[in-house]
Amino acid sequence: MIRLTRERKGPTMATISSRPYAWPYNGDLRAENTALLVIDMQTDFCGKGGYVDCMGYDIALTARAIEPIKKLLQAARQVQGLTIIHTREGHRPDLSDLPANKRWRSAQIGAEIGAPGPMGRILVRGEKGWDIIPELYPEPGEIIIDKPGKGSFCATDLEMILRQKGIENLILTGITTDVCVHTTMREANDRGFECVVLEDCTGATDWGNHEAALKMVTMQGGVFGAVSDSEQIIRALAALPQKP
Ligand code: C5J
Repeated sequence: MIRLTRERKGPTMATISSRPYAWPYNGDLRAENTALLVIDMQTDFCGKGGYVDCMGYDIALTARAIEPIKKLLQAARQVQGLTIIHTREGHRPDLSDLPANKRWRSAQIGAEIGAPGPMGRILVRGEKGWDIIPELYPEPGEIIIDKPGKGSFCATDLEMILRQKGIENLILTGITTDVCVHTTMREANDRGFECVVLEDCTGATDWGNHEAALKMVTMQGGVFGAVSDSEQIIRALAALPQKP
């Protein structure tokens, strides 16, 4: 449910139905101060022959986010002035930005980062498995952040871009809920951004971890922000000025 109320002297207040509080906290939901973040929707994390598949996890758990994000992107692309940002986790072909312990751990589970896999070298920039899946591929004008780690703020220019654009609200989607989405949400929250994560637009390599990650957000009055779903955000986006 979207709540729109006009305060006596203040601006129009807009919040969505979310838990544990109606997001955003101050009701200041506008296209100009809001960005949609689509995190790591790469073949390596949700496609056949990618990193997650090679590790032996069930890719249906991460691929579940594809259709809801597709619908959400359709709605977001109609909104005048809304910022859309995609991220990709991956490493330089010479692996100079790959920490030795990250490489070692991936080798332990049989999917060594940098080694050849069915979709090219695992998690290496420029390889087939590393890129964003065709269904969700960024359109011209949308921002792509390439990151070597889990968090989208670490070793990237994401914060610089958000500050330049005057972004205050972040809508988080993508995979995986408990790793890259959670790390990004924590980083953003500590930087003062007002975050909401959409439960149907996320997925993890383990269902219990997905649920636990979402529950963590809602503790302490919303310790990292709020949890909602794509239906709520799509309704709120439809109430914002649309492109001609
Ligand atoms: C992981 C991610 N799980 N995108 N990356 O290694 O969550």
